[in-house]
Amino acid sequence: MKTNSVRAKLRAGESSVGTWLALPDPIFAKLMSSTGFEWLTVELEHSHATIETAALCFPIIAASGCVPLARVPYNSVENIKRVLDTGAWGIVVPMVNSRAEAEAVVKAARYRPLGERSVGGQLHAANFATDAGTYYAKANDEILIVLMAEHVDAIENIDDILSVPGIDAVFIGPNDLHASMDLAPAFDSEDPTFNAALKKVYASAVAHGVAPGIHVANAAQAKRRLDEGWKMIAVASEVGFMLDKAGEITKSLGLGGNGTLAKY
Ligand code: 3PY
Ligand code: MG
Repeated sequence: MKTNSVRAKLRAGESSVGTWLALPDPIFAKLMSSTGFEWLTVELEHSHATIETAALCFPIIAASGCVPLARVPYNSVENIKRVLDTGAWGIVVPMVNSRAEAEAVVKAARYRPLGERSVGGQLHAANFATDAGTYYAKANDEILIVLMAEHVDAIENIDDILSVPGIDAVFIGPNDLHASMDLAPAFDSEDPTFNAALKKVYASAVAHGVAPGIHVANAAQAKRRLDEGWKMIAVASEVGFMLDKAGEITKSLGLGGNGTLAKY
């Protein structure tokens, strides 16, 4: 059975850098898998992706030596079950704001005795290049569980959330976090409340043995966060890179590129 190198690195206290696939399409999955990012998160929360397009992307990413993750649209048993059963190696769950919500994620994503994940499907085992029996026996050791902290309620409850057994990483959604503070959405800012929230999540993650992660806009921000000790870094998205570059080119040619669209 293949093993999840991203989970292994994070558990060993190492960092791992990936990006988002916000234009879910098997061709983009193939192309982005060979750019050097260690993992790709197929975006099902804010994109037009269906479970079918996601299921087509996961095996291509896994076969390319990259780790396929999925951001589910919402924290529910159905969403988590379907991306894992169609071959994602991990989940990123948005807006986990309480201990009960964190427990629900673990319950949906881990097989017994750690959770209550329902048994079924074929693609999960196929994407780990193994048989169903081995997958069922080993999946709890390989599936990466990432909870997003992206609301003031999550910051308030962060110790209760991160002390739930079975969580691998906490991942800051800076845009939603700013929005929940009635600030303009941004990947980064000087705002003291935002920065205090980051410090609180980081300290709690370290205390609970959970990898601290954050979404950033570009390489410079990624380097700064890595230097600060953040371990799971997503740099923008394939659509962000594309729009950035297109805007840069049209601007340099005086064609009026606006470069103002979101980067993930
Ligand atoms: C946010 O910034 O809100 C995100 O969800 C990034 O992934
Ligand atoms: Mg968000």
